[in-house]
Amino acid sequence: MAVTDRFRTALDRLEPPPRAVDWSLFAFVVAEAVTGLVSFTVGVPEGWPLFWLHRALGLGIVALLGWKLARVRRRLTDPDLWQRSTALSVLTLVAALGAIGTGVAWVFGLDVRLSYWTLLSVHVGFGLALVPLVAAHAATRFRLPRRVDFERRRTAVRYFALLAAGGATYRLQQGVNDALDTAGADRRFTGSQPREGEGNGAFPITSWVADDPDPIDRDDYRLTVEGLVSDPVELTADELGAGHETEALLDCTSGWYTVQEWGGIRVGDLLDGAGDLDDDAAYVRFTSVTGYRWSLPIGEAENALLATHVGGERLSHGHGAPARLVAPDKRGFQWVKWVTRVEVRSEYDLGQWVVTLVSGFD
Ligand SMILES: Nc1nc2c(c(=O)[nH]1)N[C@H]1C(S)=C(S)[C@@H](COP(=O)(O)O)O[C@H]1N2
Ligand SMILES: [Mo]
Repeated sequence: MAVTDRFRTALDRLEPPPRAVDWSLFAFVVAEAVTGLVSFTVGVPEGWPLFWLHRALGLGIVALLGWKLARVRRRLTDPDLWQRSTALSVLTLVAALGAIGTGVAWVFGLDVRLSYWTLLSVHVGFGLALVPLVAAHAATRFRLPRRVDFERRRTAVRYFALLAAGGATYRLQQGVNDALDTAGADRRFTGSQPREGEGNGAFPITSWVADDPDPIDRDDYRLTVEGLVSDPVELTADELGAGHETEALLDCTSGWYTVQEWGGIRVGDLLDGAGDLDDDAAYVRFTSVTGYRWSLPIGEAENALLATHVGGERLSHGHGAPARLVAPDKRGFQWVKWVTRVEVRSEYDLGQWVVTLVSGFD
């Protein structure tokens, strides 16, 4: 048998019953949205399985979509079979192909940039659009999953094989990328690509959604350190001098990373200057002049840096002057820029998840 025939036969063996294909597509898309979004919060290498799961599920969707299209092809190509719901089906297909296409192109290192939008941002857009579309599409042709569709002994094996094949394909791709030395070769476990060089000019200015404050006048700037401390203080920009230096890696969820030498004041030292901590102290919250904010558990916060310098240069406005948070092992969106308030708190700040999305909108 020719290799392609063998591959075909193997693929046929993996094909689940039609109704299982439909429900699996739905489940895989939801799982992709969850793994994709959660992966944005992972900054330490131990989190790698989540990224692999996302890739394997994505390739699983390619196979499932292939089976599905082979089955329903005529409903799309034959105008006599068009129904009202066909438009929704087509829209769902476009979003799915958009998410898959941008995902695969991203993996191969295609690097299209529209100001700070990268191919990865477009991938996220397609992916987020796909979830409600798939849900609505499933609702228009709703059929309960039957046990017989999933009951066969081979089902678990089949899904396992599907994901394993996805993982293997991704691994194979890494080899191809390395061999061809594409821009996809040199990436972190998060998928982010390097931005080389030192200082303000070496990496992009990125705001998560709409944050874009006016430059802060150094003479007017004050940083307050308050909350559960015995002696709250207010510091000027000059009082924040770059006494401490640390190398740290900034990994943005739009798909790039950079290693820089950051200079500033250790947050632990900053807190020492504000007297004693209350017994309830558990988190430190960093708030930007725009309202954007993030909290770190106090132990992590003490080792973080409030940076005034990068690569030996004073921070530029875009990168968060006069002071920005440098939080090693946290993703870029947690590195609050233009920090004006450091607060010791007893409670976790759930609101930060919403604020980072909406701050900057008037
Ligand atoms: N106040 C504020 N801080 C912010 C952001 C923002 O939008 N507002 N964006 C975050 C994101 S998404 C990243 S990746 C880093 C980027 O830092 P840079 O612009 O210095 O590259 O800043 C973070 N800090
Ligand atoms: Mo980011």
